[in-house]
This record gives sequence, structure tokens and C-alpha cells, in this order.
Amino acid sequence: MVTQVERRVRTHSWGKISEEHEELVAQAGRILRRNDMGGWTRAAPWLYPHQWSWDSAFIAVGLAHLDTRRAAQELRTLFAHQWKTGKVPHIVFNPKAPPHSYYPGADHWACAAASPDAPLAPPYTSCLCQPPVHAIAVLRIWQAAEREDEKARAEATEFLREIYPRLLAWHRYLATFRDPERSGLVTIYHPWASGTDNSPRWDGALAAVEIGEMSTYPRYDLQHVAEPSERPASTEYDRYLWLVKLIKRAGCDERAIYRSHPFLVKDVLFSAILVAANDALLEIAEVVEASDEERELVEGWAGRGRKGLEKCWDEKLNLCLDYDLRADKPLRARTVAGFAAPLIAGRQSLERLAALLSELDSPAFAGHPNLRWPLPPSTSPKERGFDPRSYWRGPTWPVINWLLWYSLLQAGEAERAELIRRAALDQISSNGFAEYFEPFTGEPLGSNSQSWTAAVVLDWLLSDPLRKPQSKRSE
Ligand code: 2M8
Repeated sequence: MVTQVERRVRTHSWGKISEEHEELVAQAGRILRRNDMGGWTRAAPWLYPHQWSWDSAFIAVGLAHLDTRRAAQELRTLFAHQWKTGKVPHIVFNPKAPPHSYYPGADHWACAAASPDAPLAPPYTSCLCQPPVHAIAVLRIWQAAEREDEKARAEATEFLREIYPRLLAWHRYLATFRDPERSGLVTIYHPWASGTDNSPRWDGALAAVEIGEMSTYPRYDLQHVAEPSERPASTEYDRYLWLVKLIKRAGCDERAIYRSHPFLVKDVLFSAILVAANDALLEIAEVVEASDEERELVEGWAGRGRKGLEKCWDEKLNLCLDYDLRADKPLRARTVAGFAAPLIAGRQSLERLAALLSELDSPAFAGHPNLRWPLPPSTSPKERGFDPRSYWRGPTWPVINWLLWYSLLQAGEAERAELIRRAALDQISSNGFAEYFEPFTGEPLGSNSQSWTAAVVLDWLLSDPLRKPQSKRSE
């Protein structure tokens, strides 16, 4: 892959990148090569030795710049484990992962394979899912292939034909099983499904979960980080594992979970990513010449999603709020999801866009005077649950910065997007390919050699800035 990296840098048609950035591209390529398990990529070498769903999508975005065929393979492997319902599992477990490296692992989730909807096992999968970045990644692969030769373009078009029905089934699953109310908002059953696991977004809903009898369990994750405080606390883990126990007890059956589960939340970030993914799916539908009926369906999902998100807007907080279905009330937490969700969903009015940008730039987020880099912390320092070292409770995350950058470009806010890209690259080039960073000191935290961090660096440095997305603001 190093040679691919070198070739890619050399054939970079829109001008030379600096030596420092060239080195960063080479490092990113090496990380992805080291984490490459042959057809799929582990999320990180020690902490996460399996294939995670949204990690793989981001990884494919990065790989697209090195080898479009390998990028396509990343998603092909993941979608080979899609459930009959259309669900893409949040983890596909690596049968060769070292013992005692990750908990809860395949043994714990093996029960999921008993569901009539589960794919053939092994490998086993979890029965949760994660935000659907996949269609965005597929489109990125196709765009990268467009810049290559005839053969690459033909192969990418073939890949789009193959993956399109699977993406459609995945989005249909989210629009139906995960939104029986037809609200446009996706319901999650577990904080792990949000991807922002211990964010204060979930504190209110988790506090209401009463834990029953549970056996003790190992915290293998803690052996892979410098300080236990970088990972979720044991009170949070107790609830995570209790919720898993209830999901297993319900036989991983969607309807049974919906009826009885104590954690049932409409997740605005997940829902917004689905809207953006539906926009991407529409572009894919055009390439594969999908039927008008299917295009209308996807367009309908995107429209319903935007309307649903609009209803979650809180005028006072200037943020979009998650909704607790069990308590029947919004979850009031000041986190990056609150302004990222409408930005990611796109097509905001000029007035709303201005409100979102002012929130992003305010001292509550990227404008906080003590930040090492002007990048939004995952949780606002003004929020009670803020903790600058703990996982999703405060640190900045490169993938979130990527989503913001991508959405700002879509919104026609190229200059604002560029500020994020530069700051995020500087953060990584100064302090390494960490999973997340302490926002005030810039200290790298969590795992190092995190695959999706390497992947977004490749996209930031190798994607074509001349391809300016159209502004898709609504009037
Ligand atoms: C983190 O989540 C896993 C559980 O899914 C964990 O903490 O064990 C989250 O950051 C999640 O968003 C990410 O996909 C995963 C792998 O990078 O790690």
C-alpha cells in the first residue's frame, strides 16, 4: 500500500501537497495496511480487533484514494453479514481476534445467530447497528474511480450495481423497523448504536434503566488505554451490558424489543446521517438507473427525515435534541450532535444555517477560548456532564470533524469547512492518529493507530478540492 500511497501522491492532479502532508498520507496508508485483515479492516489494532460498521464506511472513504477495488471490498465484506431484515450489524466478530481482547465478544453475541433473520455464522455478528455512513462511502468510491482509468470506472459501476440493492434494504430497514411511527427519526435500543456511546446525550434515558441481576464481566478495554478515565465508567458499562441482556432475552426480535425495552430513543445524529446517506443513495440510484419508484421512495425517506429533525429543534438551546420515547420527552444535553445533525441533514434555511454556524463558533463549542485547536468538543464544556478526557463526554473526534467538514462543503460553506480541515490535520500531524483528543491540551487519548482517523486524513489530503458540491440550501 505504501507504493499505492506514493503513486497517489505523485499523481495528485490538483497541485502538490506539502512534504509534511505527504508524510501524513504515508503514515495513514501504513496504519490502514497494518490494520488490514484481508478484505476488511479492524477498527484499531488492540482495542477494537473486529469489523465495526460505521468505522468500515469511513475506512472505505479513505481507502478509495489508495485503491478503489480494496475500498469496495471493505463494504462488500461488511454487507455480506447483512441481516435478512436489511440490518447491517454494528460488529462482525473476527474469529481470529486474540482471546480476552474485547468484551462483549462473539461468544456473548452468538445468540444473535439463533435469530431467523441473522446471516450464516460464524463469523458472528452483534444484533445492534450503527449510523449508516455506507452510501456516502460508496459514492466516494465511485467519485474516486471516476478520476482513474476506464477499467476502474467500469469496476466501480459494477460495484454500485451490486451494492445498491443492499443499501436500499439497509435504509428500508431503518425507515420501517426503526421508525414504526414514520416520524423520520431512527430509534436506537442501545447507546452503542449511536456510535457516541457514553455521551451525556444518553444520561437521562440511561438513568431510568433499572439494572436487574447480572453476573460480573471483564473490562478488557481498560488494558488498552493509558487511563481508565478515558473509557466509559463502570456505572455506564453495567447499563450497557444490562441492555444487551434484555435484547438477547427478546431474541434480538425488533418488535419484541420495541414493546418491552427500557431504552428507546430517537437519535438525531443517526437520523441526520441517514438523510445524508439517502441523498447519496439517490445519486447512486441514478448511476445504476434504478426505477422511478425506488427513487421516489428514497426521496420520501430523506424528506421525512428532514421534517422529523426540524421538529427536534430547540429554540432556546439553539440545538436539535434527541427524544426519549419511554419518558416521552426530549433529552436536553449540549453536545456536538445538536448542531451537527441539522448540518449533516443539509438543506437548511439561511436563517437556520446561520444559527448552526453561530453555535459551532460559540464559546460553547469551537469558539471556547481555551481550546488547543478550534474544533468542537464532543460535549460542550458548558454542559454539566462534560469531561475533557472521557471518550464521548468532551474529547474531539476526527470522524465528527470529517462529518462537519463534509456537510459544510455540501452547504456551500467552503471557508468554514477549510478551517476545520486545517485544524484537524494539524491536530493529527502534531499528536498522532489517535481515536480522540483532549480538547484543551490536544493530548491523544484512547486507541492509537485508529483506522478511521487514518482514513479521514487520506480523504482530507487526497480528495479533489475542485469538485465543489452544489449548495443544497432550502429556500
Ligand atoms: C466505540 O464503541 C465500541 C462499542 O461499539 C466500544 O467502545 O467498545 C465507539 O467510539 C464507536 O463509535 C466505534 O464505532 C467503535 C470502534 O471504533 O468504538
